[in-house]
Formats: sequence, structure tokens, C-alpha cells
Amino acid sequence: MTDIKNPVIDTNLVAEHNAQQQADLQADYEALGGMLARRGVDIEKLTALAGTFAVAVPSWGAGTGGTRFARFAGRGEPRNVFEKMEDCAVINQLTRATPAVSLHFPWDRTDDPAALKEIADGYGLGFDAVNSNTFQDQQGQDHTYKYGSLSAQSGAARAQAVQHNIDCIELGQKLGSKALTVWVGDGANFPGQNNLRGSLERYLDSMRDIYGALPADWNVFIEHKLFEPAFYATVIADWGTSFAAATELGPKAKCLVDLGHHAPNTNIEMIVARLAQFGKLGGFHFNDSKYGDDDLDSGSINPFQLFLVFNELADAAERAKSGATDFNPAYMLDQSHNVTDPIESLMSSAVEVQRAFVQAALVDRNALRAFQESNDVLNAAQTLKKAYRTDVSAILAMARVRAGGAADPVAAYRSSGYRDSAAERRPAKAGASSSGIV
Ligand code: LRH
Ligand code: MN
Repeated sequence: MTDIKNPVIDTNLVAEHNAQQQADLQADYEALGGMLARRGVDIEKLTALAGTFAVAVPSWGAGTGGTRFARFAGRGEPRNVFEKMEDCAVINQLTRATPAVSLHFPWDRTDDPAALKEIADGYGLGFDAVNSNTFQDQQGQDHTYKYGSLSAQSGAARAQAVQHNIDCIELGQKLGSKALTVWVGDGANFPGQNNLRGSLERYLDSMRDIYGALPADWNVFIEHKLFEPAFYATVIADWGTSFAAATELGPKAKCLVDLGHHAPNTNIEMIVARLAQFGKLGGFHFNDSKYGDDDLDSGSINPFQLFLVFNELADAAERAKSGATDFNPAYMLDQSHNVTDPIESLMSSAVEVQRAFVQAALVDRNALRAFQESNDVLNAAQTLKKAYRTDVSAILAMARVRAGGAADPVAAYRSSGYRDSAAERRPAKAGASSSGIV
């Protein structure tokens, strides 16, 4: 039970909710426990493991996202970083799986980081990687990023972008963050627009300056993306370029895998295995997609892929343990919520990522290795499917309840009336979008 100094949702309401669910949960838990025991698996070990899982919430996901076509503001939208933290506190209080928030600057800029840190402490929240933003021009900005930022032809634009990233590191340090995520939309829309090698050389020069400003215990995460906003050539388009850049920069530079940043049908779990093998897997932006960078709820379209990613992470963690090397990639959600309540989507997405983590721990790795070594292809494939087909919902719910969360976070959230009270307390600013994505 992790106590939260200033819980946002009335803890009595959560206790009543859990009391109503207790009998069903206990029955489901015992049934699953019995089935797993017949497999030689101790359900208590898995529930304890589930309780150790944590995925960071993107501050920019707390508000309604948008597309190039429109943004349909939701009720009670957070209007500033403090209200985003309040929403993130609700997500963690009910799921007990999201104890950190990933901020985005300048969307979350504050002149009082100490006050923000104090508020976060009260909510039991910390700060994961901070994100810079050189893919939008800010009011009164001297040099436009229209033709790129860290790789721009303009030295002034590059220097401005480098300084912004250094400012993000300094603000992140005041909040207790330990990493900077750098995603740039830099690229070209037409063949010939940029010298493809020149763009990457300028990007690396800029990143060396940012790397040089990193505190000793910080990492910089390079986030690749195949396309958008550039539609012909993106400077950091794929894991290979990201890996080469991170290797070029040094040990504190790692690669971040956003699941939505690949061509359809890309084998993302293999990219994860490769980056882990070469010690360059820094972290994730979990989401799901059917076509492009759709930023849909994690596990909502292709939950088997999410499981396969965690299967590779479990393999890498096992190897790291036996090799006594540390393996601790940063887990973060990065989603955009256009038609659901962002809090509900972020809660259910955190649970879906936690589910994949627990299912991957259910894989009988010794049996799998034996089937692989004997080329018993079908049994090898079935060993993964057996874990994936196991409904671990009761384990996830029991882990939540034991940690002080809600057996059913969305049901508890809805019965709390939080969104209605937020709508009263946060009259929408006419026309102004406050949540950042657009
Ligand atoms: C780019 C991206 C990046 C963020 C942005 C909000 O598509 O995934 O991680 O900076 O979304
Ligand atoms: Mn991302």
C-alpha cells in the first residue's frame, strides 16, 4: 500500500468500490491461481511482479488531442500543467501503475518548478523524461523551425534549438527528471530539398552540444519517426539512424521506440531485441496504430504486438540479470485522445501495458529455448501463445487493490464524478487549446 499524501479521489469511495468488487475478484483470483498452479506458476509471485510495474503518463495526453482537421475540446480540460498533474494523480491513484509524468516544454513551462515539484510530491508523482519541442514556433521566437531545427541550414535556428534543449535539461533537473527525449520533425518534402547527409551531419553537431550539457547521471533519448511532418525524408527516420546517432554521441545517448513511428507491418519487437542487444534501448512511447502515427490507446489495435515487445524485454532482462548488466528502459505512454475521456484512456492503456508485462513473465522460457533449439517450431510458437492467451485481469486487479488502487479504475473514476467537478472548476477558455498537441 503506497500512501498518497493528497489523494484527489475520495479514498472512501475507492474502498467502497473495492468492497463491492471483492467477492468476484477473490473468486476470479483463486480460479486463476488454481489454473496457474497446475502450470507450476505461483500467482502470488506474478501479483507481486505486477505491483512493481510502472509506466509514465504523458502530460500532453491529459487533454483532448486533435488532428490536422479539427480538435473537439472535451469537458473540464486541464488548462495548465498543475491541472494536468491533478489528472495524472487520478490516473495513478486508481491504477497504481503510473507514478511518474513525462512533461513537454514549452507546453508545460512553469516559472515555479519548486511549486510544481511540491504539488507532484503531494500526489505521489515523480517526473520521467522531459521532452523538448522544436517542431513548433513559439510566439515571438527569433528563428523559425519551418525548415528544421537541430538540422536546419540556418545556424541561428540550430543554436536556438540547442539552447531550448539545454533549458529543458535545466528545468528537468529542478523537477528530478533524469532524461531528455529529443524528437525532431526535421526533414524534407521533396527530393533535392535537402542534402540527406548534410542534414544528419548538422543534426549530430547540434546533438553533440546538447549531449555536452547532460548531467553525469542523465540520458538523452533519440526518438525516430518514419514520416510526418516531413513526407519525403525525415532526418531521424528509423532505428538504424537513431542507433548510429546514439553510438556516435556516446554512452548517455540511447534510442526511444515510439510504437507508432514505423511503416505498417514493421517487426517492432525485433527492433527492440536489436537495440537491447547493443545496449542502446533507452525507452518507449507506448500507443497503438492501424495506419500511421495514430497515437491510439495502447493494446487497442494490436495487443499481440505489445505482448511480443514485452516478450523481448523479458528475454533482455533475463540476459541482463545473468550478465549482471543493468537493463532499465523507460516506459512511457504517448497517446492522443480525440473521442474518449483522456483519463479513462490513459488508465486503461496503462493497464494494457502492465498486462503485456505480466503475460510476458508467464512465458516458460526454458521450454521455449528447448523447442527453439530442437526446431520444434509449432511448440515454440504455442509457448508464446499460451502466455498471451492467459487472462491475467485478476492479477492486475489484485495488484491494484493491494496497492490502494481501484479494482476497476474506469468504474471507480466514473462513480467519483471527477470529470463533472473538473468541468465546473475549469470553465473552458473560449477557442484557446490548452492541452498542447495542436
Ligand atoms: C512525435 C511524438 C513525440 C512527441 C509528440 C507529442 O510524433 O511522438 O514523442 O514529442 O509526439
Ligand atoms: Mn512519441
